[in-house]
Amino acid sequence: MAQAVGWTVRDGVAVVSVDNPPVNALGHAVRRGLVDAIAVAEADSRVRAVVIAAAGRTFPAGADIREFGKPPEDPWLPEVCDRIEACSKPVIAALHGTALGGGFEVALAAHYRIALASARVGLPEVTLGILPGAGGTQRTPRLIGAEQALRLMLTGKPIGAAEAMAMGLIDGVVEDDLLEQAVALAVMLADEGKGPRPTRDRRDGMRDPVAYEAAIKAARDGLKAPRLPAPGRIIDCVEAALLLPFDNGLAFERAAFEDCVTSPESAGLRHAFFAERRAAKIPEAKETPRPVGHAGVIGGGLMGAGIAHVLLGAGLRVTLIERDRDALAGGLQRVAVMEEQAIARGKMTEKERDAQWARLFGALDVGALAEADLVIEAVYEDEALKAGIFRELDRVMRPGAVLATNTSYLDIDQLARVTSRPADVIGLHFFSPVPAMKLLEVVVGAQTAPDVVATGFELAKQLGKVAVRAGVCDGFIGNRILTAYRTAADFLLEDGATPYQVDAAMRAFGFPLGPYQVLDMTGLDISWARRQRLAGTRDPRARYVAIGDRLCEAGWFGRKSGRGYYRYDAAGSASEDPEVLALIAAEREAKGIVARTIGDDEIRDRCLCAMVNEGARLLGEGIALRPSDIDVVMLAGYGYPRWRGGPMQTADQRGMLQIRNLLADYVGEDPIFWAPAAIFEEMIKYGRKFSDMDEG
Ligand code: 3H9
Repeated sequence: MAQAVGWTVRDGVAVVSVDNPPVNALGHAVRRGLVDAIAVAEADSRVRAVVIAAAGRTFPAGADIREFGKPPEDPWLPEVCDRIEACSKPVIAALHGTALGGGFEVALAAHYRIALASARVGLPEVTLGILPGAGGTQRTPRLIGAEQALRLMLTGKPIGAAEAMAMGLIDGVVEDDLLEQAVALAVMLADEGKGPRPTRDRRDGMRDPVAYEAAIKAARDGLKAPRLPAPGRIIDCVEAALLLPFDNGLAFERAAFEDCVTSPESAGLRHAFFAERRAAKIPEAKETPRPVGHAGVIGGGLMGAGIAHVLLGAGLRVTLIERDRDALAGGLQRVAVMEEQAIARGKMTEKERDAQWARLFGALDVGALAEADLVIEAVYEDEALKAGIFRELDRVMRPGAVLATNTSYLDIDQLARVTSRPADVIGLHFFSPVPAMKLLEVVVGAQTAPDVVATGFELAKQLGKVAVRAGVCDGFIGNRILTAYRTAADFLLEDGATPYQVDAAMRAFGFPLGPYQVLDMTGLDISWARRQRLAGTRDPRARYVAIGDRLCEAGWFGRKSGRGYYRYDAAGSASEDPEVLALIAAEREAKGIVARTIGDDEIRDRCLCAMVNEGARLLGEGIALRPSDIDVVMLAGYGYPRWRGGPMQTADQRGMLQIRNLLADYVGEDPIFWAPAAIFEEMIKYGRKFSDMDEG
């Protein structure tokens, strides 16, 4: 028997224990071990019942996702589940930790299920673009009906043991001694002569076929992401569970699973899953983070208040600093509004709000931060202002405190240099709205100490954010790529596209909003100010599109001023603006450009190539550690469609040669912007993809 599955017999009960750290994923060795264990239990006359449990922190959390896309190795998980269910002796699954996906399907194939009260169970396959493919779509509705089964499978959200028991998914919940209690249950079943109770034969959830079909119809009508194959296929499978004999239902599920697992959407979602976890693998990962109990936030604007709000949510003491009483009151008010919103969304109770409020302090002087462990400066993007603040912080903060800036673009090394402790200075770049956005760019300066980097990553974990390590440059990872994306879009405007066409093409690609909708939302004046700041450093040979500047000169700053690339009515609805089109036409004319017809595919190709090329440059410059980190930034912070996996993953799917050739086609228009990054040639020569660099 393979080592990944342990085997002991006590009181006539075979205890089969999965042992495959870290999450007991059901890889080949575990599947083989389970099948062997069931065969031995069948053959061993001492054994009257079987308990399937797991060592370590969790019952299996699913199939081994790393095996998807590789040639399948027998036995497959559906076969393992069938063998468990067909065992002639009662099989009890003992669940702890997170029994998810294939792990929960193993439990569903057992005849009884008991769980620790702290256990969570679920079928999250949809989040990976697939469906429960080891009988989950057939067994779950047999136990709990279509409505609940679809809720589990379409949201992918795990539920607690008590809820699962109330639903009829599991048979018992225990507070402790899970294994002892599972063995006791097995002994009792054997003593009472109770045989197996195969889920395939149960119809508890199918007693009302009319309600069952109504739930199927409601789910089909409510499909939210029709472009992803998995949700629709899950509904089909749950319907098949009602209409087809069990084995035919399993075959139906198998075919649907195969379609989904081989889809590019699933490849993108699986890439995103591993990319997010890989991002935490940084050179500083082994360092001990500095303890952070009291944090200061400087600036009570939308960003500062948002940062204070999430720090409070993570249990920290927070001191918010503003320059005068009115500004401070405004900042505290913003935090209060965010807390009310969290209560309204059911994310926080009033009691928790009160406890958080008791940990929030306001002050007008950075002296209040003398004992703080960390400070995050979140004032207006002005270098001199920030430098002044860092000088002050250097004067008042205790030795060993972390000095962080939330700057989006500015040079962290320069800020570090104004202090006497550059090793303690770091960038913690949050995204707006802070409570909702998952991304935190941890920007590492030339002299930032390794344990300060580890502190940034630990803080991100406490805040429930995905941290990505970035080096110092203008815009770090995300804003560098965003700038390239917008530049490509601006070229398209000047060459003949409209902002509305570009936005529609990028929405069709999967972005929730097009680039000009986002600009209107965030305010055109922000990027205008940045362009003015950088005007002196711009390469005179580079193509410069001044359409955005012209809009700002006209006082059209976007949604907040009622006009931007779109025109907004009193209710905030956007419409296309002929005056903007006239302004673009005038810009073209001034430059002697004759508008050409540009198709949506070309818009998408150019925007993608610009993002990928900038990503490749970031890798070449060492700003990003690996391609998948760039993907995480774009997925978690910039609305890149998750099912595409990120721009570098999209480039891998398109093929390196194709991307390089497109860049080569464009390069004549602007040899600076479109010049293919150096690493393309080498990658093409050695037949490498970006994903080959992820693990290296
Ligand atoms: C499925 O089951 C299909 C079947 O229906 C049908 C088959 C035919 N496989 O997240 P963490 C790794 S699909 C391989 O940091 P946490 C993860 O990469 C599956 N590896 O820990 C990481 O590796 P590393 C359905 C996996 O405590 C390490 O484990 N199941 C898998 O924050 C620790 O992970 C799911 O979708 C896996 N299935 O969270 C559940 N899972 O250390 C996916 C994890 O090298 N997993 N790893 O970076 C999770 O949601 C979380 O990992 C879990 C633990 C909640 C379990």
